[in-house]
Amino acid sequence: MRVILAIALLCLLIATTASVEAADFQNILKQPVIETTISLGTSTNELQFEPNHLEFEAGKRYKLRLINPSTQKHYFTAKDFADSIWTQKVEAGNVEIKGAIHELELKPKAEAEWFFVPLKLGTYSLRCPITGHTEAGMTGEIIISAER
Ligand SMILES: [Cu+2]
Repeated sequence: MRVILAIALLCLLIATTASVEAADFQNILKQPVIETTISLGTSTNELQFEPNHLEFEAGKRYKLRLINPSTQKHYFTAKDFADSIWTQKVEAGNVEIKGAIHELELKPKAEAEWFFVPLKLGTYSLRCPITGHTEAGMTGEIIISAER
């Protein structure tokens, strides 16, 4: 009997903790979104990200606008970063994509908006893996820091 009671209490505790987390999450989604823009390449076709350093705070909600003002396609490749965030959605043109995203390819003049919540603290690398681009300096750094 005592064991059953202990298990029941434990289950209740787990259920309560889970519901608190779900409530926190609902609150995160109600937060105003913080907007940042990153340019993949430049209008003069320089092979760089602008800015090449991004910093986000864990637990806040962001809208990262990605633009490609150049005449060639570029990638936003930061897989470890992508694994450390919760993606709400990506909007591009008239399409809204929900669920995990690992990499984005932007054609010339393309634009996309990535809505996410950073979760795991760390320093992550960003690059464009198109032949020659990483080598030419199309790299960057993304930091997820603790909430201030
Ligand atoms: Cu590139």
